[in-house]
Amino acid sequence: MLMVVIASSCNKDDVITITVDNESYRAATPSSEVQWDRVWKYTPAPGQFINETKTGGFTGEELTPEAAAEYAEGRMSDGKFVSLGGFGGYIVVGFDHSVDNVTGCDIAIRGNAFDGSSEPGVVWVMQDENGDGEPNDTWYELAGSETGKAETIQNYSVTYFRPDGEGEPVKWRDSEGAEGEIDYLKSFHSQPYYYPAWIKEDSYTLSGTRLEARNYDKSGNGSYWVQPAYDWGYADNFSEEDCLANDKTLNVFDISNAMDAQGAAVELKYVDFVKVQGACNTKSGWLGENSTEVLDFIDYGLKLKRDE
Ligand SMILES: [Ca+2]
Ligand SMILES: [Ca+2]
Ligand SMILES: [Ca+2]
Ligand SMILES: [Ca+2]
Repeated sequence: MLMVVIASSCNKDDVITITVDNESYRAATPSSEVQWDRVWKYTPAPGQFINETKTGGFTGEELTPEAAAEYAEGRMSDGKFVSLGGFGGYIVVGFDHSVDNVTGCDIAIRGNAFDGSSEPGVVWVMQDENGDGEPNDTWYELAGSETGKAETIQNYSVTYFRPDGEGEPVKWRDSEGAEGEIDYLKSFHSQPYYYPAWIKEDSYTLSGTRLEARNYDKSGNGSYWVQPAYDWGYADNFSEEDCLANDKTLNVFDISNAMDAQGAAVELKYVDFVKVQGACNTKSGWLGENSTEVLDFIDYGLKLKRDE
């Protein structure tokens, strides 16, 4: 039986009745898997692990979006991380059933955060509203501790530009008018390009919610960078509130925190697709860009039920 740290992010007192309000609802059966069953899309921002054949685990054959999604499936099936690169990179997964919005938390996502290394990813959910089985419906952001703060920017975009040659940083420009680079860290990750090999365009834009960066150089000489945690509501975040006490790389999420683009609460009885998207646009010296990693997606309500 998994134990949950008291989590303000999970509305344990709310009793939500699951009602089937959509013909596409797929009730879990005894043979349903508690884990994700498919990666629909993997579109990272550029980053040190992208195209990387060592710790990044790419083969070099990931030359189409489909091959990239297969790469991500293989990695998570092997219990290995999938890096989302810099700001805005994302992964979309589905389940073999609809994930019910039960009382309390519904979804668990594994990252690789530890104390001093939080790289938050915003979580989005979608119902298969049109019933075609594909994630082409409406994304709803799950509110977190930074939602509504003045320093949090919704509808933030970053455009990344393919480098002119090998071994170069990736330049970017954001929707606030700022420019910068994803550093090329030759001594750690020497693949020729950090720009995803399967993106044919010479630039691409990723849009989402940006959290204010908290990383800083604690040493003052560049040797020791700290990436502090955020309170709750993000993947790959060493949270005091929503990490499981006995499994600290799992953050748990409540579908009841879903909101629309204007920030209004949305009541979803269930969801079919989950997206995690890198939420910081910052870098930490030799550690490189702040990049969310994910390793697993779990129907947490179903898991708890099975563990009873
Ligand atoms: Ca819930
Ligand atoms: Ca659909
Ligand atoms: Ca990272
Ligand atoms: Ca991480």
